[in-house]
Amino acid sequence: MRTATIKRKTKETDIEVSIDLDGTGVAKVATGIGFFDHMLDLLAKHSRIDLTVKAVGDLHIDFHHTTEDVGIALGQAVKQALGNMAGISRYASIFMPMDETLTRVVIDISGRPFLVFKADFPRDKIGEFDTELVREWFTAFAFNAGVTLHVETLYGDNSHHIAESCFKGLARALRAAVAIDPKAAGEVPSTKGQLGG
Ligand SMILES: [Mn+2]
Repeated sequence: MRTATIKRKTKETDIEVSIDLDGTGVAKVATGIGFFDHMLDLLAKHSRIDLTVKAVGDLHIDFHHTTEDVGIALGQAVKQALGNMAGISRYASIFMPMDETLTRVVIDISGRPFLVFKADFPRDKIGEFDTELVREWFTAFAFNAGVTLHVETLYGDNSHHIAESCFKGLARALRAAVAIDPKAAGEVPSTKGQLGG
């Protein structure tokens, strides 16, 4: 079973994340931030990873801590659920369109955290959500999942579309990269014999 539950509590947030990498995309998400829930819903749907997120954070300050800490917990959950990564496809690259926007997402489930994030948002906010938090979420996710992640919006005008293409692109990239490669079942996809170092 490639599942994990992470509980993370600080003075700023109280978060529980559960995932099943071999699910069907069922999402039960409640962060208190409408737009962020929308992004996590579609992340589950398009990755086919079952995802439960319960987050209670200091939203009276702003959405930064809650957004970042959900990224940390979800990244840790993915890493834990992958275990020794035996049999996974490891790499994936996706072009994700959303109307006028096109975003490229490339992932290597390497055990070596790295993020390249190139997306410019025309607006500072989507609803009440600060667009700069999209990058914060991706940073927290990539570094805690232990993945190399390159996200670039090649073009786009609408901030909602740009954010959504980043999350949907990650979803489809994750779906392909965590999938078990039937030709390499049980093998760790590295000439080193291990991932993560
Ligand atoms: Mn939308």
